[in-house]
Order: sequence, then structure tokens, then C-alpha cells
Amino acid sequence: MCCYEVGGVLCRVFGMTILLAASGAHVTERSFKQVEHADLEELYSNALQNVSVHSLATCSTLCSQNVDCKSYAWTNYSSQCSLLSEDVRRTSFYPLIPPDIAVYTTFYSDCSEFEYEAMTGMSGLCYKAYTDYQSYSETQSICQNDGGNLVRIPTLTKHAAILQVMNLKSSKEIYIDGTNIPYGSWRLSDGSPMFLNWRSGEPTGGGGENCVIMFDDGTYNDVFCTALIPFICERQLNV
Ligand SMILES: [Ca+2]
Repeated sequence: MCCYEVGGVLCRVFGMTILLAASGAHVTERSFKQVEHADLEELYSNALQNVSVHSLATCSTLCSQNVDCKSYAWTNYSSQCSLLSEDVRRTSFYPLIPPDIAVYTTFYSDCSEFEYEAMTGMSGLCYKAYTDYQSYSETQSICQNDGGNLVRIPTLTKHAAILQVMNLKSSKEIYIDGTNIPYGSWRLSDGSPMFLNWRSGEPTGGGGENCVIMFDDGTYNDVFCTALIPFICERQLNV
């Protein structure tokens, strides 16, 4: 099994021998925070390495030294350290992880660490304005792949914040999260109420225009979800 040594450097990991960075050479400023829930199956399917090390601190250091490591899981009783390629907190749901396993994920201090920008007036929320034209479903996929979602507008306050971003980025129109399927009324994709500010004469869609775009004057239009429109993703700084 593994024989991790401080400053030394050879560690046998499940039959593979890896060379660890020399002491201090590649340690970054990354920090981690513990999360409470994670899907174990997903967690381990994303493991880069499973290592036996002598301490939680060592596990944290190994993750910091590996550019592909986004989070890690530590099992105290067996001293098992799993380095994970995904930020498990963002992609995970129940069930609860067992109490003997602790999961830590990257703690971000600034949106720029994942190439987003801070959204003015919305504490802890980051955004990224995409200028390419995509269908509604594709925008959702791209945003989720970023660890976020297409901008959600449940309130006038959020509406104003998004409008400010649009003006800042000279966006003429964007997709916003929400449809009138399957609810029969306009809802955000999580089913919660959606702030609406229809342009005069809208919505026109009847049964066909089931998605919503927002114009740079703050008004909305229902459109076919296959329409190709620029979009803005949002993501929490930390979750
Ligand atoms: Ca329309």
C-alpha cells in the first residue's frame, strides 16, 4: 500500500507508482471546504486516484498539487484519499454520504477563478455572457457543463441585475431560463415562479413558442425553443 512521506516522494497507489511533486514545489493557493451531501456513485466514478495517506491534510495537499483535482473525499477509518475530477458538490444530489467519509470541494474567492464575472448587486453570483447562437436546450447544456445554469429570473431585482449585465455586454437579446411546458404556465426550469415582463403584443406563441428571450430594453418575447439566440450562464461562487 501507499507509503507517503513528507518531502519524499514515492507513493504506491493501487499498483501504480506515482511521483509526487517535491515538497512545496507546486503547492498552490487553492483551498477547500467541506460539503455535506454527495452522490457516492458519481463521486467515485470521477476518482482520479485512490490513495492511502496518513492524514486529511496530506489528501488536501495532493489535490492541490493535481491540476485535474477539483475535490476530494477522505475516509478517516481507512485513511483513504480519493482525488476527484469534478466539483462533486455542483453535480451531486442525495443520498447522504456516510458519516465516516468527508468530501471537500474547491473554495473560490473570485468568479474569475472559473472564468466568470461577478454579477453586480447579486452577492456570491457569477455570470458568463456567451455570444454564440444556440438553441434553448443547448444553452442549458453549456451552462450546466460550466457548473451553473442559464440565467434564472424569479424577481424584479434579478431582472434588473441581468438587464445591467446585458447593457454591460451590449447584448441585444438572450435566452433566459423557463418554459411553459410541462406546467401550462410560465415557470423556471425548477418549477418555481418566473418574473415576466412581456413586450407589448407578447406572448404570441400559443402552442409553439415555449421558450423566452429577453431584449435589451428589458421586455420578453416567447419564441420557439429551437431558435438560435445568445445567452448568459450564471453560477454560484460557492455552493
Ligand atoms: Ca412571441
